[in-house]
Amino acid sequence: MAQKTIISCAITGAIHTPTMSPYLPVHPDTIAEQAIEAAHAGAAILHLHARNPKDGSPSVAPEHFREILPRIREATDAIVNITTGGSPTMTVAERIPAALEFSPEMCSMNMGSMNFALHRLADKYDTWVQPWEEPYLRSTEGNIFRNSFTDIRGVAESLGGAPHHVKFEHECYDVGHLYNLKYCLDAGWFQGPIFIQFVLGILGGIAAEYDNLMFLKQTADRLFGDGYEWSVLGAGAKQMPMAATAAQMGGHVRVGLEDSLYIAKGQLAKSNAEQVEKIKRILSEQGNTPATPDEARAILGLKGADQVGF
Ligand code: KMH
Ligand code: ZN
Repeated sequence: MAQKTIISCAITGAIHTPTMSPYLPVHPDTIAEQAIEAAHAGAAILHLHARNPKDGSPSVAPEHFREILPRIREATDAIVNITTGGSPTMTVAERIPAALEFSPEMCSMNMGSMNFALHRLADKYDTWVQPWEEPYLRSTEGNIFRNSFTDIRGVAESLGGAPHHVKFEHECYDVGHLYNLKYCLDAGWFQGPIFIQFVLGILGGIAAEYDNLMFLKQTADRLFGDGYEWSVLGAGAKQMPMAATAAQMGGHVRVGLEDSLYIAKGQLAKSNAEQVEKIKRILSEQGNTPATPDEARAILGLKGADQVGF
């Protein structure tokens, strides 16, 4: 039987800001509502960041996650994946307290230090809803998103083993990050099967081009053989085409307003669920079947929804 396709939905992230779309959820109420809708639409994994309810700025504060997580748990059986990436301007120490407190089934794990530049987005807008948005975006021109081997080992040690047994979404933004992951795996920092998220389209990482996706996949095949599951996140305009291609190649897919605010060229998505519905239609036409949360748990070897701390 062909493998099912796991749909992840990344609900809000830390790239987009309130000015860019009125539909981007930046309050705990709307983050929870949109996450629940996305799960009901077919997302098996919800990749979650929090926001400060006062001004919609990126937050990793446990108090802000606390307003979101129980609502999702009550209304869905989706797998919750808490970011350890936070925002590109935060240190690793700042980024992991919520994951430690809530012990989710999954967390993201960024597999290398890099430029993670969002400043080009600031050039598109003249007026801003919130005063923090423009300085935040412009500051990323000179910022390094730090994920050293020491940082990666620290997150692996504190979340990967007992008592948390978190499975990581290994975010690989370039081919070198796959070699970083191979080093970490050989060092025994992670348990298989590993789950790789190929991230294409961030300025500072590899561009969202099909040749690059093939190169990433071929390299991962050489390094990890059949010991890995993989998914694709195309940031920006290539979100849906990259996801469709990944599914055709036997991979999993990630959509959501964290990665693209659009549903079609020039047309803002009105919700995360709208993007989940669209990728579901594409998968159906292609002959791919979305995985349920429990099927995704089995594919990825997760600890189970009864083992989380929220
Ligand atoms: N925003 C994505 C490009 C994380 O949360 O750890 C990367 C991301 C990082 O999802
Ligand atoms: Zn994220």
